[in-house]
Amino acid sequence: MTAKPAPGSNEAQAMLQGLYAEMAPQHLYPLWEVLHALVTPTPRSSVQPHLWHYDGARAHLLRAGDLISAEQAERRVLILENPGLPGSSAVTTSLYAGLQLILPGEVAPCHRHTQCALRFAMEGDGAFTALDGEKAIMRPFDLVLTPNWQWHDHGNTSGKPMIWLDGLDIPTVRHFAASFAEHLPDGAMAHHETAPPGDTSARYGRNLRPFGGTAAARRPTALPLFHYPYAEWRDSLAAMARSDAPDPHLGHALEFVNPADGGPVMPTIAAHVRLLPKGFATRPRQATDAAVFVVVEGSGTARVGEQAFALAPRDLLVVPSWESLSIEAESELVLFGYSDAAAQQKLGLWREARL
Ligand code: 1HN
Repeated sequence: MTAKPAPGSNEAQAMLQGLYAEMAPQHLYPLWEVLHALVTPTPRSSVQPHLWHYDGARAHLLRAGDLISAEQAERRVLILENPGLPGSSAVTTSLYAGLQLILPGEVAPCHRHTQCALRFAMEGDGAFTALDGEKAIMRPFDLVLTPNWQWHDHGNTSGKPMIWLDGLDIPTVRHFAASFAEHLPDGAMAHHETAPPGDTSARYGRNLRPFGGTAAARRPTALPLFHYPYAEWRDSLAAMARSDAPDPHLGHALEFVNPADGGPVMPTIAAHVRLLPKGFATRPRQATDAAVFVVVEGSGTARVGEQAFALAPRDLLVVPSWESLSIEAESELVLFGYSDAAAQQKLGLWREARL
């Protein structure tokens, strides 16, 4: 054996490079070369802040509507892909976002998968998502859930195109390599009707639940409610805004909850709405959950790190993890947002900093 070079000497460096070259074919690598990039003192993300104007995206989606049917496409959706995550179909490292179009008379065939989905209606009136055979008739800015492994098909018996935002945990499920999916066994396009529209909301949406009997089994007990109408959440936000001062970092904010446990709407995805009174500006806030926002009403400016984005109705904004976000409302501003905070809180990862 030759004498050992002094650690840190040029000779040792050269020998280390030789060692790396010999190890690489064995799939062995030195942690000390990458440790600082793996364990960062604060979050680093390749996710970039980005704003999609609704009208531009909508025009492309309607063109796709002329060229491919919902049935051919299975789901006719334009993916909102983060510019910092090319080729990933992801809007953040853990979440997916897309705009889906269902034209009058169309059906998007019934399937189920281990990914959780939410729908936030952007335009149209009266198309539906059926969940395990119960329709949620959608109006603009309604929130509809499709929790993991529940059958769902979409249809449009209204006279107008319907467009909604799909939010899914696709990158999270991909991370765990836990994707399963299937169609109805008999090739049927739509699930048979199991309950009339509104049945679940009547049973679980009013601080009630079935008492005894067998009806309780109709909806999955862990996640019974799946329709949160705009008319209801908007009214609650308005009531809050009438009686409280806005939170300095959020404005008036309400989270959508799962009535079974009071927690976020789905195991991986949390959703909320906020109202900023006209002229109100939030203080900057950072959070580890990158979030996707939809402008529901009003106009203003979102500052994300160094960048400023003008907000107009139906625009879609993605804010990366730990970028400071502050929002100024030019007119009364109402936003919907979803993120992976539900998953991060379970994993003990979630943090915020109020600046
Ligand atoms: C899905 O099932 C829907 O059911 C929408 O509408 C978008 C994106 C990826 C995987 C499954 C839907 C989806 C999706």
